[in-house]
Amino acid sequence: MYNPRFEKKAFKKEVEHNVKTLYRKTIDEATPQQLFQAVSYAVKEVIIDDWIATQDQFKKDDPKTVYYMSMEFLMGRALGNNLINMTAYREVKEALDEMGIDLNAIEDQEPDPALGNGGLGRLAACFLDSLATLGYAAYGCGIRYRYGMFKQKIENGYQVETPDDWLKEGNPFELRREEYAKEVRFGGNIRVEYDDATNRTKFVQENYESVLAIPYDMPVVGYGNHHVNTLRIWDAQAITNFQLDSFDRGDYHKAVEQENLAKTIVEVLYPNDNHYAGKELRLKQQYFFVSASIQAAISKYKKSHDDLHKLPEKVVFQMNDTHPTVAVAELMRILLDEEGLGWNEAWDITTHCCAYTNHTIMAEALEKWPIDLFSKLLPRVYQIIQEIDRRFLIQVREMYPGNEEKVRKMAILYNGQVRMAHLAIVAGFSVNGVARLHTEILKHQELKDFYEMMPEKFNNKTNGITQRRFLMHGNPLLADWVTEKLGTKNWITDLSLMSGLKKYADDPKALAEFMDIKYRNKERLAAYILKHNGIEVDPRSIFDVQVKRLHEYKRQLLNILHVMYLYNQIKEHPEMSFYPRTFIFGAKASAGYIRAKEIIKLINSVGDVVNNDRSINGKLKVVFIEDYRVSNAEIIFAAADVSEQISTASKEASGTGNMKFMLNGAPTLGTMDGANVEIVEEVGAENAFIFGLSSEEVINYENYGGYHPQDIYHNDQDIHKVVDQLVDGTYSNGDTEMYRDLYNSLLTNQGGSRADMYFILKDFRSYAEAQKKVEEAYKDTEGWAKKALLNTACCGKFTSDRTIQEYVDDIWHLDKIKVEVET
Ligand code: 26M
Repeated sequence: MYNPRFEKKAFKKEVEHNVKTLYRKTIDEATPQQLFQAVSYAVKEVIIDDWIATQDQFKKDDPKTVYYMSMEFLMGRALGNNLINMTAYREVKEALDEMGIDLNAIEDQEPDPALGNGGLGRLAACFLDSLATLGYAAYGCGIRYRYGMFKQKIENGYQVETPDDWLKEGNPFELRREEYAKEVRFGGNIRVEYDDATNRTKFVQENYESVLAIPYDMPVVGYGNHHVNTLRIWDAQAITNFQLDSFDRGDYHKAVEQENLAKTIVEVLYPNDNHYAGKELRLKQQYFFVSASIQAAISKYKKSHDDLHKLPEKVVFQMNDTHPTVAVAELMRILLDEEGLGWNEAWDITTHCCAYTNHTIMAEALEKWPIDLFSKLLPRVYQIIQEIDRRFLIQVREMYPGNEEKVRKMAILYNGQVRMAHLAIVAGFSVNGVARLHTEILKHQELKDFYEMMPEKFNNKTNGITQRRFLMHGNPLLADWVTEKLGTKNWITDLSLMSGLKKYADDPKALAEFMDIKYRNKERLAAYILKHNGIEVDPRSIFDVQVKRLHEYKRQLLNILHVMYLYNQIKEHPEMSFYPRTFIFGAKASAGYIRAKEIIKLINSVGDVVNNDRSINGKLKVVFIEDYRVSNAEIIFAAADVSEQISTASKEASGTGNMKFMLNGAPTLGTMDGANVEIVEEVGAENAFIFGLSSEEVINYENYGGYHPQDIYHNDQDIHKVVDQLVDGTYSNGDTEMYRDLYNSLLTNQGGSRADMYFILKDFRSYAEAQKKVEEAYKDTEGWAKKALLNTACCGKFTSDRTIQEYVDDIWHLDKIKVEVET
């Protein structure tokens, strides 16, 4: 696809021009960062035309629009991705080459915007990519955090967090849109008034504090279709700039407070993943972006429509987990208090506009706000939630007369808390899980009562990922090979075509090519590791990779205990045949999650011992990649041989990393959890390595008080030895206390939590056996190549394009747009 707007000569001129006007420099004088800025502005120039054309098309077609409401958008770098989606990557690379500039080096100058924690935030980013590519009208609505996810340093084996100052050099792709600012109010009290003129009760918020929400728009470029959607993230600014006269009027205190509120609200992303902490500032963040986004959506709707009753025909709000669930009450508030609708009309509109996605069944992740905190911060919103709850409980009592147990279990307000998931389910018209197994567990366990009362709301939307970033951009060698073998580039927007690769599964030449590409990607990762860790790894060894947030349920501890076991085996049986392995980890631990940090330290300590033990001849290496994030993920997935997806069954809602590995030709070593189940279904059990308890077995043990890890510890000598090594100083220079907590967590019940809650020892043997099978399978070079290739060939289902089309068909009912531009 030739794009004349990136015609080399003109593009070069534009970059030169930008360097000159931005920095008063020539290309040769400019720093790499300056070149990055200059190139980005040249790309933005082209994007803007399509962006305008798309918005014009929206005005003409008046399509239904989805507002994807999310506290997190983990976008990754924009430059390379935008070039790919504008189908201009190659041309621009060549143009820059001719100027003596290396595009890859320029791309590395871009900060990796980390406005998200992990899976949920990255999913939102993949969804935006697919929405634009499929030609749907969509806004991502979120927060412009001043500091994103912290940067992780490993010092002496420990995680150290430093702030992510991602805006330091300016963000070339964003547009500040001051003219669309909205006021957001917090606190104060509600005065109830009777308005004789309208015969209505009015609710007036007084003595509140407020901030101004200023939107920043970022373009979201669709692939090869000139469609550019908008990610709108909100910054906060004080409403009254600090003025002397307010001091005189005695409002000095308030003026300062509002300045502080504005500054703190968007200061930083909470780095928790799958864990609720109940911090007031977090609730402020939620209401801040939700209120601004809903106000903006309503103003936009009203510009071209006069009947709010028809809002659901044009607008749908998708709530990414419960984090933006105050949206339902805020929409009610606007319809009731500002638009003057009655309760029933407002409720009818709201419940046809809002839909909810659940991303977790971990109890500790459920949001339950203390009522006193909530009602003080959001007094009017709280009143509305009380009324929603009151009316809902009348329904529950009608349906289950005399069953007060049901009422307690289902209430929105209970035990001094606001249960956000219940609010989302009651007010949403759709409730979806993110993988088939996850949705089934929601329906039959976690949300059973709601499913029984309103089964029609529940549906599954198995997650997906974008092949544009995770194959085209991250793995260009494989991308080109796929295009050559399929004889078409159409897989870029239709991943089901990948099944056309199956016919190469027994073609030795194709298999060799496939593995050669894998090898070159392993060399690229090895170079990255050498540069960043100073560790030499052999690209001929098996690259066994676990990269994801650090969480006990994801069981990085199982992985590293198994490495310790292998090391013992090699030491005890030096003659034993052992295929060289490189175990690669990458994981951030939430700053306050002590045990997670211990596990990071353990991984690094095991690495120190194993990597420096000359006697094992480099058979085993352990690498902890610092600061795992979207940009290095792209390099890691491309180079992986084995994809570790080893969560305790039933705990991982879906997983999306699993899909990125599969796309890049790495078989899954995993439990029957989340989307692994569907991956195995697509690729066949013979092309994966499955082990461990099933979700039913786990749930069953949990219902009967757990199991007895001590039995395993006492009966299995290998496990016994490994567990003891946590406290015998082997990996801690003789310190017997460093890993005592991990040791205890495996063996003894501890106030409230059971010994080995995540069934690590229970699954250990079966994991070790699966690992043994991996080794055997890898030794058979062609057999392995076939498995790897079939993973790539069978990944079609796991594109976010498919996921988004399902959301559109079943939940959103959006209209497709065709953007016409003259080129
Ligand atoms: C909550 C309270 C305070 C601060 C932060 C949070 C919070 C932030 C992120 C809670 C949960 C968060 O994310 C959960 C998450 O990422 N879930 C993952 O979602 C993916 C996409 O659906 C799934 O693939 C993963 O299985 C699931 O763990």
